[in-house]
Amino acid sequence: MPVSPPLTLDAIRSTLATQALGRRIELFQRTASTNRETFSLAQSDAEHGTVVVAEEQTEGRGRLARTWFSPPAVNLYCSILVRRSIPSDRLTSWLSWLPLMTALAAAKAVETIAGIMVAVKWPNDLLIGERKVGGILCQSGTSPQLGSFQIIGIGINVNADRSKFPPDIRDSATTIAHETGHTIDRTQLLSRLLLELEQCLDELALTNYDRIALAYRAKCVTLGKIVRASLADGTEFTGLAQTIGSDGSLHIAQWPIPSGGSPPQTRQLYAADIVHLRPSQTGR
Ligand code: BT5
Repeated sequence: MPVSPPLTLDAIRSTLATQALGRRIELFQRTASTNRETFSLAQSDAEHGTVVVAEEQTEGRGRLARTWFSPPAVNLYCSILVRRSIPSDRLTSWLSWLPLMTALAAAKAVETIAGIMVAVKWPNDLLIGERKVGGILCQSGTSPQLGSFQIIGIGINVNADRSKFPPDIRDSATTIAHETGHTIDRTQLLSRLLLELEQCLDELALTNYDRIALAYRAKCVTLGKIVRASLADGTEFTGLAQTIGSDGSLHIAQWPIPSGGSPPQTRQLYAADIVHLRPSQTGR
């Protein structure tokens, strides 16, 4: 497969069609983590829409301080600084929708540029088939002059060679190039991603979440599946994923249904690790 051309500021700027996202772009050949870099910029009052991109991350992070495998010159690792004044009565739901909406925007960008279907696993994994092709890490903070901010970090496996992934994720991860059979232009993908994200952010700020919730439910392959949810307190819950609430939570009903006629317990999850169970694991 042809090599992936390097990212350059000129190329990114010449394809970018956004208003605010990417007005300032910092491009690193190598950094510990684009989220960490964006955090420092935010704390020195960098403006809304600042984007940090790296060709390689040496300490790329997932949720709960897990590692994000970030080999050089083949994938996308980027973080976006978001400063939005959201009324306090909407803040909690806005924060819940932010990563979900980002997953939608990223899925749409990959579908447009690579011509392949991408699904979303609640809350914010991007899947091709059942394999993970991208992930999202949102973080919040406060800076001295400009106040609170959010950072949206996005990692997408674009042109990496899947066979070179570390053994622990080789089976569960994939790349766009592996799935499509061709090299993807990362500059086009980044520009499209920022455009989709900007449109979703604008919508999220102005309206209620109905349209985004509808679009998310349509893309979310977790719904209708029997899942095992691992919660932050170390407990696990197996159930049928029924719907996504208007606050972005995942509603699951206990599975198997308890014998003896008592109704299944239901849970509303706001954060969890979800495994989609195979039919052979569910007794269905
Ligand atoms: C995520 O966490 O999926 C969020 C990943 C966010 C990465 C971006 S890159 C730019 C920005 N800067 C950062 O430092 N981070 C963000 P989580 O749901 O916790 O999934 C992490 C798990 O995914 C790991 O424990 C591995 O099992 C798996 N994993 C690690 N690297 C992967 C990769 N490149 N592709 C697919 N799966 C991976």
